Amino acid sequence: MARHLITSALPYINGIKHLGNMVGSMLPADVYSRYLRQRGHDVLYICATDEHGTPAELAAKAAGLSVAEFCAQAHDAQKAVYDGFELSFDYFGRSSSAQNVEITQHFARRLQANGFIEERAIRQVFSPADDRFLPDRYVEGTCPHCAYDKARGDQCENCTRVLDPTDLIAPRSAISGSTELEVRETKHLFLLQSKLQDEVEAWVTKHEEAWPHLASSIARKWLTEGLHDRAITRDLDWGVPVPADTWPELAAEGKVFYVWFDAPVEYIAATKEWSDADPENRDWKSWWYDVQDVRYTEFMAKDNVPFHTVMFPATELGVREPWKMVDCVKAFNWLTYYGGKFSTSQQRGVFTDAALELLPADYWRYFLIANAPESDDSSFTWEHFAATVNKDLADTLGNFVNRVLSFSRKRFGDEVPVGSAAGEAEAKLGEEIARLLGEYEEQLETLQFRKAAQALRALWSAGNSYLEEKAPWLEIKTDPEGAALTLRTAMNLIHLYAVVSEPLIPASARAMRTAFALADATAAWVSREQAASLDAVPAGTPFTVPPVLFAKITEEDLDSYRERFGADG
Ligand code: B3M
Ligand code: ZN
Repeated sequence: MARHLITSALPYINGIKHLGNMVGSMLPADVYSRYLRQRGHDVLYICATDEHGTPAELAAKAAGLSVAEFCAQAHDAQKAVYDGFELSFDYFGRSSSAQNVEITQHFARRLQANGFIEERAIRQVFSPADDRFLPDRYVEGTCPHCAYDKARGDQCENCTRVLDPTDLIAPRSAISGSTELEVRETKHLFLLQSKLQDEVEAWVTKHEEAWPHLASSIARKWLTEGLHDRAITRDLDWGVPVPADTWPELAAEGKVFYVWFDAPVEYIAATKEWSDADPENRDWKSWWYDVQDVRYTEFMAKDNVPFHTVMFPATELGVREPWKMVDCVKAFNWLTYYGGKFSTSQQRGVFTDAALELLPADYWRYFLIANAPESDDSSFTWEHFAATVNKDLADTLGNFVNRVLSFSRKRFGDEVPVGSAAGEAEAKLGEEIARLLGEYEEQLETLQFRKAAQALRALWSAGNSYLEEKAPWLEIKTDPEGAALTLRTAMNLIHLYAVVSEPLIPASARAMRTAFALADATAAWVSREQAASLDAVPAGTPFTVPPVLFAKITEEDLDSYRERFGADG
């Protein structure tokens, strides 16, 4: 048994996320967490809403609420959707928590004490019309690199380059639209990342071998470009305040830390939120501070990789305390909507709340994992979604379960029949199952989600091939004992599917598992040998036939989805 710390990138508070966000961070982290728990490991899966920064302030303004009120409501709304998707967080925190204020300020003080923070006077965009400085997304304009005209002051959404508001061509205020902007001098804290370049590089070199390629290639690109010193404070009303004991002047001016400075710290702080909720039984430090026996895996989309492989590591190294650093960074490309961008700002694509109104979570979970944008971007289309649901879930898995259980009940009653002893076909099936299970485990362990879904589907298909070969509906006429063996074996496959499908489709897995009245109805993982012997469900076990597991998506459904969501990218 090992200890696994797992985090997924913290979803921004400013709105309900789309399917692209889900598949690029939280869902694979959940699949991995569930798998490791089933195998008996000690797993802590932590996530939270990322609540600071200009997006939160702008969204609150648009909603006509105070930022605090907006964030509280938006956090609950996101949490409800994630519950609907059955994301099995051990804790889903909030980066605006007192714990995050405490730990972020602690990190900043340590960085200051170690000589990695410097106060500098810089020139910042100021809007007389709005009577304020305009950091980050408060300024919009044309990207100097790719000429995209809706680039934001912190990053260009089009070419993903990180920007400074003063880089933008033809800048305008995101609050008032005013183009009469000035540049004024103001003081901010800078993190001297350049001083940490060598250490970060050495750390990356030592660890990147364990990272899937996408993460290490992005980290390398950033290191080659060189780490620049970066402003880590902002003139905003909402955020972690600069501590007055260390920077009285900046604190008096009301400066707060930049959202990307406090957001990764929230992984730690959310663990403390979890621990503070039940201090007698939980110990956050045993996961984060001076630990050798924890394996830490992070999940995120590719635009977040620089912050996790280079910038936050620089912070952790500069603090000069033994905080746990990431062991494995699993990054994802983009899920597109008909080849175009899913866009929160333009409401294009399928959002997670709308998805759950249409169909149960398992349909989405399976499709998204089977098409995870791992080696490349992948595309969501309603046609592909419907075909996958109908073929893999309804035909291959659902139909198998229903056919086997209904037929057995009709011919042999409500208990698993005995039948003849297992023969050659069952031995062959067992070998095939053990081989595929091994493949599936290996893909999950190496975080290859698409391939894991393929292996799972192959396990389901093996059951169908066996059933077609034995054809119990014919067998019953000449050899009822043989038919009973076939059905008992198929029911054991259903139970195995219930166990191994749990990481991807937990609700359906539950329905399959509880079809059998077994004393031990847990989802504990099975060894390859156990799986091959196909005897976890003994003859005589009472069972029920669950309702149809997956309804097919019809042509009419498809038409209505295409019409409602648009299907031209
Ligand atoms: N909230 C960006 C994003 O949602 C950011 C991730 C923070 S992870 C510490 O893509
Ligand atoms: Zn650009």
